[in-house]
Amino acid sequence: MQIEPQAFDRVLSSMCTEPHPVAREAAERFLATNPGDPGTYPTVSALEDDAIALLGEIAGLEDPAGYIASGGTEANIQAVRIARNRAETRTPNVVMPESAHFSFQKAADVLGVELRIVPTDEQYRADLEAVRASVDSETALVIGVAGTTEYGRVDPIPELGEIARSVDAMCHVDAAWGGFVLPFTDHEWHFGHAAVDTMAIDPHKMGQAAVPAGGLLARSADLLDELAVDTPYLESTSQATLTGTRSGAGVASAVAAMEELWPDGYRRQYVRSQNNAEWLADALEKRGYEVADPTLPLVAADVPRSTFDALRAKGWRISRTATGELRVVCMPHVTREMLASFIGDLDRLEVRASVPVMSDD
Ligand code: 0PR
Repeated sequence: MQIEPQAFDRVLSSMCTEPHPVAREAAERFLATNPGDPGTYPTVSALEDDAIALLGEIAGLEDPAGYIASGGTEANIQAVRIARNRAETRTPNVVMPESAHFSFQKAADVLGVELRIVPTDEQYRADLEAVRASVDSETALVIGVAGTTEYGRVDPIPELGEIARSVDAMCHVDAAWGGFVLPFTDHEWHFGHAAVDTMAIDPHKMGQAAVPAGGLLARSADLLDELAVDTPYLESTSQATLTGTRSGAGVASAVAAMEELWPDGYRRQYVRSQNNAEWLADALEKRGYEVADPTLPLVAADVPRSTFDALRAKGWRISRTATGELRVVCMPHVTREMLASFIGDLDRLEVRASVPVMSDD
């Protein structure tokens, strides 16, 4: 097999990135290990404890419980599962803003819980009044997003935590993408800021680890007990993960990336990505497009469909929000030169579009 994967030089749509060299090297070393069987693979299992300790440090949690999951989807499903299993009602509901990732739809479907989706405000953040109006005595979980997939926005997490507490529900924060940039901002998003019970925070997104390395964190170990099943023929007696055999490469690369980059490397990366996002937002605004302010390194702009299609035809990997805006995620592999070249292509397209059509007569 001689085929090479895609290059990253035109990828503006991904929430994954090129792994840091130390993460790539660690992933390769640990390819044939399975943290799902700690009795047989104790080294990678110990590394997973290190990964959770580091994630806890990033997310303001002194004595964290959790594990390295296949991604944000698994972490979100498991958080809903914990809340459902804790709930005393047989008909639990989960309340979340419409900006939440579609993995919660999967969670609701698999777990048989009612999903109550509430609107966002003009800042694309969860509308607190709508959340308050939606919770009731059967609410098992209130979800907030810290770094939304479409606009990079941060929900008012402390308020969401309070609303959850007011009805004896749990509070989950989806920081799958935002978790590795938020520590360098003023946002209140983590366990130390609010009554948060569980969190998704993915090393394989802004953490620069290899895929697959998602993170599930829980405020206390007893929350993970809600997920545990007996494992009679393994040396370990129970398993709380959703998948059985898991990627030791993901675990090792997450530890390698975090040891290398937390906190200074991630801080530098955040500053670089945020500056790039602001530069791009500015460049698009100057050209007359309507731009949603990049509160985190993600830019959404109202670019016409035809322009979007033409940019894709030029090889740019770009995506759109549900309402059709161009969406650019300033991941670590996205450089200023890439963005300048993207804007250059956009300008050439616009010039062509504005040339008047000459008639023959
Ligand atoms: N939570 C948030 C806030 C997310 O943005 C995502 C993924 C998830 C959870 C789910 O994470 P996993 O995909 O790890 O299960 N957001 C992107 C999306 O689905 C992921 C993505 C990654 C998209 C790479 C494109 C891509 O090339 O749109």
